[in-house]
Amino acid sequence: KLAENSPVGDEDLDSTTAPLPSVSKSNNGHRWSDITSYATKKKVQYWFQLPNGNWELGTLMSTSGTESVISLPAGKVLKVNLDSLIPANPDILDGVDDLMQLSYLNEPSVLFNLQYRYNQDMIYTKAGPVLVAINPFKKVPLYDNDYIEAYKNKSIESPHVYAIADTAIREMTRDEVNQSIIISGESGAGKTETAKIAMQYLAVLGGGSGIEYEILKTNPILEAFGNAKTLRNDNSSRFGKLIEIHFSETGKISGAKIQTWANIKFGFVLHMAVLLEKVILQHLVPPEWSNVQREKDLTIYFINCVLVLLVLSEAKKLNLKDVDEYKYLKQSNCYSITRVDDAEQFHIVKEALDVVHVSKEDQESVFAMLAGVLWLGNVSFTMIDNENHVAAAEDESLINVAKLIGCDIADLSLTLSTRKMRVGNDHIVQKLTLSQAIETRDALAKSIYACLFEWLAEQINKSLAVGKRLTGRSISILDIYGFESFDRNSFEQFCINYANERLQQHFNRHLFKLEQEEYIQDGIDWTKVDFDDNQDCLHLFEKKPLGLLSLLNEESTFPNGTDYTFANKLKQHLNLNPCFKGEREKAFTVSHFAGEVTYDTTGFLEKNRDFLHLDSIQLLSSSSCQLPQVFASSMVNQSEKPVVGPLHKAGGADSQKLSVATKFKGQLFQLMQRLESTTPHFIRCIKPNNFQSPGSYEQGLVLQQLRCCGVLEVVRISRSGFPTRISHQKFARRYGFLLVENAAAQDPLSVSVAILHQFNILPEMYQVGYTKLFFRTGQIGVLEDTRNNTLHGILRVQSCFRGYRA
Ligand code: AD9
Ligand code: MG
Repeated sequence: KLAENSPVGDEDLDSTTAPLPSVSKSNNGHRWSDITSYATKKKVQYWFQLPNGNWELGTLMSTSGTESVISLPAGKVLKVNLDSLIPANPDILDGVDDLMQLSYLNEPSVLFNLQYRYNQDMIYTKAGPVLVAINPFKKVPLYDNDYIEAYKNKSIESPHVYAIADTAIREMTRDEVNQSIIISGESGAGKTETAKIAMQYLAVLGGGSGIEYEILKTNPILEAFGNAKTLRNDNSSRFGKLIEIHFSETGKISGAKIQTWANIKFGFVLHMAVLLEKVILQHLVPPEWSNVQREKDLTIYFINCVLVLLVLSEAKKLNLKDVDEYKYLKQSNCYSITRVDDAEQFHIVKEALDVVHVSKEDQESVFAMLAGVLWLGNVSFTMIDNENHVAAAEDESLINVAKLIGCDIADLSLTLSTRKMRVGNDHIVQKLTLSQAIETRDALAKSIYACLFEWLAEQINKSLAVGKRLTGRSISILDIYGFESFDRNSFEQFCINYANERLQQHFNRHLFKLEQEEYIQDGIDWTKVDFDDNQDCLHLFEKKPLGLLSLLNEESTFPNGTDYTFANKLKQHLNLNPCFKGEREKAFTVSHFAGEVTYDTTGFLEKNRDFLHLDSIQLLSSSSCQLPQVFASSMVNQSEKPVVGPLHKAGGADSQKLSVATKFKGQLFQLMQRLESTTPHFIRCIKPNNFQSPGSYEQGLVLQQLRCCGVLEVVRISRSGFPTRISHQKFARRYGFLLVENAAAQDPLSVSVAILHQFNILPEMYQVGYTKLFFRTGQIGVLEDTRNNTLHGILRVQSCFRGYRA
């Protein structure tokens, strides 16, 4: 890496044999005078940040006071302030497979190391205990059976998802503890692909019963129903997923269970449709148009094209027309995805439904129900009086919906255009205005879609668990939406970021707190490392009664509550909280672990109430739908709390069901509980550019993600400690025979200490705890080499001896 145009002779600049003085912190912690005098003598290299934010390697030519002269590639020589230079690592460390091995662990060095590997299709790198995966956006030759075999036999050590899955299997068997693989990252970073790669490895190693085939087939089904094309990702998951794969005592897969979280993002799909329709119908003024347009661009088109194809293939039976006849689809302008062979995918999905035992009749009912959703979007309304009240137009759309979802056409019509209310002891029927009717229609469509998805997940679970007791050990894989921060952030980001805040705490706790506790428990001198605990931010969300979630729920139940009154309440009660900042108009800012996010409260209350009116619930429960219990979950969800008191509050939400935020929080707590009982393994997926294009690596974008997921912090903390631990018993057993003096009579701790002394291990490279030895990175390798050499020597002597006797 030495500059090729360096003006002095390079012969004596052997940075590989003269490594830099090791400093574990960024340049703030360096003694500059030492380093720079060393550097100018040796002409070593520094990172220099260009005005565009990218880092470039330069050679330090000379220094004087705080000024230095640096030569950049292409012969450019610059005079810069010394403080703006950050030391670079020696060439020998280029592309190391664990960031912990870097001598200088600063941001540009980490970025460069990842980029160096990425350019050679080495997309995986360890950051201490965490695996960093950078999306290649192209096929990379890392996944064939030879690789699986190699990781299984431990004949390969490069970081890989397979290595993580392998460790999980081994630790599950060895420690008899359930394991989890927690995959996070931004949209399009590669979480779902990574989860599938891990599943593939587990399926091969634990295969044999045939159930593994079924497990793999759940992916195309859930993706067809739960993914959609967005600007960020052609195949974006609109649901979170936890798959728990169970193993028998013999290490074979015995079954699996899938849990999905769809409510947040599915809501979004149809919310867009609603927004756009409102715009068209109500002739909003242009600025609002552009807002809507922006939200659309940033987020979501409609459901998966493969799914649309599936439904359309049944067109003849289901009275369907061409794709562009449906309003819900028309808004997407996306009927095919360029990179996916839709037709092939379509067959894969149909076959997969067979594999997980969804009968042909049920499959037909599913398609009918989906077709019903598409037709529902086309139901239009006509004005019936001067007060803007409407009735559903009795055209082919309405007739088809009734037929497809199996309900009475008159009931459907009434449900879409009126609302039954109870005021005091009287029942009244209120006619709906155009916007209320549209809201009711779209809420119904959304609900049917979500019920179908849940029903499918349930069928899959029945199939994966049929006749099997899921009592053995398990490995869970979590693929969940990562932290999101856009120009405009709404309720969906609010929920998603809250979930990520919880997951981050789990990550922190595991990596940092447990780590420290282990040192302290073993009596090791450990100057506590400060790390950012995000408890304050979680508190801001969860505190009762004056936290973000409680205040949101409270305001959602008030008939006169609006986004505006909600925002004001937040400012009134939370302004003193250091994690909170009230903004102009209806906005507020939260200081998340990954940075500040400003939320616009527009739509918060409506989305949190997520109302499906009682009339709609009754309509669905009257459905003659052939899928048993498809709407059961909707019914349960809507009445989770026993309805007491008046069913309807005039003007307000009409059933006392749980709010979306409350359900979300409940599910999140359940998830955390499950994860807490497992040994976690973390994979952080990174997206190298925003264009889904191979080969392009944007430093700024990568850096921001590394910060968001705590990778830089992990490396720094792990390295400053003693990451290798081994009990005295184990250590004495493994290395005791190397001692010159007989160690048999001694206790394990004394044996350990004797071994360390005999091999002159430097005191700063280890610590002796009550029960364990703690080593700096790399030390144990030295001992292993000695052990192996000695063992080979003994074996040679023994074979000579046997030869002599023979
Ligand atoms: V989202 O939050 O669901 O929107 P993900 O799940 O993080 O997102 P996904 O796994 O769907 O992203 O990856 C996006 C695309 O990147 C995939 O469709 C692939 O085209 C591409 N990808 C990701 N990982 C790999 C890989 N290991 N090899 C090749 C990959 N391509
Ligand atoms: Mg995904």
